[in-house]
Amino acid sequence: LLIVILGIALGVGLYRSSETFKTTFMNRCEKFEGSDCEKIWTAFEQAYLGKDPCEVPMEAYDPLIAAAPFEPACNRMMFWSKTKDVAHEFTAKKHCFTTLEDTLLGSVLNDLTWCGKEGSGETFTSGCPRWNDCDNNTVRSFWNRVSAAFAEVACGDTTVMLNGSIATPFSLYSIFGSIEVKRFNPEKMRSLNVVLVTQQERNTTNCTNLSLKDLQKELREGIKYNCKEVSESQIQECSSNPETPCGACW
Ligand code: C8R
Repeated sequence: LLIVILGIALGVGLYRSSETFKTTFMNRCEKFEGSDCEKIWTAFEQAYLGKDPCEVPMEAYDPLIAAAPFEPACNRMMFWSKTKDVAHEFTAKKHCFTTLEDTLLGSVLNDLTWCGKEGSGETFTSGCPRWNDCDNNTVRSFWNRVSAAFAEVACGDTTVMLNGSIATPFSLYSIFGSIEVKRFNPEKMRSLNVVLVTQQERNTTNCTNLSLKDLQKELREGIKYNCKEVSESQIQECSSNPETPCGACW
């Protein structure tokens, strides 16, 4: 009897967690007016349902991108690498910049974990592979695919926040280095402006850092490059002051 009860409890638990997942997805999606969230959900699910969660290539999300295409926000797009918190804290307060998490697909799936299972039609939120467990895992392929799509439409003057407190602010193994930079299109993009976020107290890297030379090499001909060291406290001060125009932040 105990086994039966535990079995039912587990079943109900799993069912509830996949229900909550869809609810979270739909609630976040509906904040974006005029989007057909049921259609987007269906396109999302088909990428991984019934599949081994380590065998979901990024192309599996092509129909999702087609269902919710990225609209370019020229001169306002912001990329980041190893600066997630400071970048989002900034864009949450200053609307002159948009990160991927400020777009529909990025915000709907931010901080969520999901996967399917062979022979099952359900979405699971636990027991999924972690980021480095396998290359083609459900969540990693999603971020690779949406990052590629976001970078492809980047236009005008764009910004990237990089972490000036680490030895290699630009890494060829990050999503920014391996996916986004490679897709920047010089016919659309005028410049990439690095904001190297430094910590005042510590000895930190500066714009002469060798890894930033790699970044310049990676950029296709025709995209201008700039770099500026800006302290984290300056960024926070600027974002918490509604009067300061974005152009005066660095
Ligand atoms: N991007 C990548 N990863 C993202 C992400 C996003 O928008 N949003 C979230 N939540 N994540 P990192 P990176 C998660 O190493 O590899 C885009 C992923 O689960 O600091 O260079 C975005 O447009 C992943 O584990 O950065 C940005 O420009 C980490 O955050 C780059 O790619 C990635 O953390 C950042 O990717």
